[in-house]
Amino acid sequence: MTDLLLYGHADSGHACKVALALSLAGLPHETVTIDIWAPPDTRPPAFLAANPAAEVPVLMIDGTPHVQSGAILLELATRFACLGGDTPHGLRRGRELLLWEANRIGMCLPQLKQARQDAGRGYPPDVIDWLTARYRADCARFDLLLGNDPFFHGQAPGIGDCAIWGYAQWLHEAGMTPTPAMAAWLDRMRALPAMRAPQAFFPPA
Ligand SMILES: N[C@@H](CCC(=O)N[C@@H](CS)C(=O)NCC(=O)O)C(=O)O
Repeated sequence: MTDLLLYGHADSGHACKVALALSLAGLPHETVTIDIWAPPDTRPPAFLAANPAAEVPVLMIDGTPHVQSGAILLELATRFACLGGDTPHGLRRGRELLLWEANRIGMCLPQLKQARQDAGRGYPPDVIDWLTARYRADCARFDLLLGNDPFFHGQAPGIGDCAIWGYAQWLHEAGMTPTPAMAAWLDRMRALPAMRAPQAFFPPA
């Protein structure tokens, strides 16, 4: 059996993407919470050895470190033929969704969430306006990509849903309003038996 160990933190949407994928795919694994708010050089040596960049998520697969959430999701989908990785169409769909998320909605929601948490410090109003305008454009694309299916991969969630969930789960915390289609998808995602709160995926160390 493959040995899986996930390093992450409850505040990391990137780590939540991978934790959700492992949970949805029913892949047994261990989890280690890394304090991403502590200075990087205070993090556990085994973690720093696995990823000298000191970022989460890191997924150890049989002792080999895998970094970058999107790359990890693709590794899981192909290696275990799950979450879209079981068909060429599902894999192509997953790749397209992952790249859209990383370039678009995953490049405004984390910053908008952080800006609110920091009460706007370090974020000039023009920057917030720009990120908000990007989010509005992303809403339209979200609805287009989802179409009339319950999930981005059709009748069941796949790696694309995991990626988009990473930060869309915190729309409210980012001060953004979902479209009706987004709100319905968020409800469906929250209702998945494999879904967990971030703190349940990554309990405090
Ligand atoms: N592009 C990376 C982003 C990873 C990332 O930004 N991780 C953040 C948490 S969301 C982190 O570990 N920050 C702590 C640090 O850099 O010290 C991915 O998709 O995995």
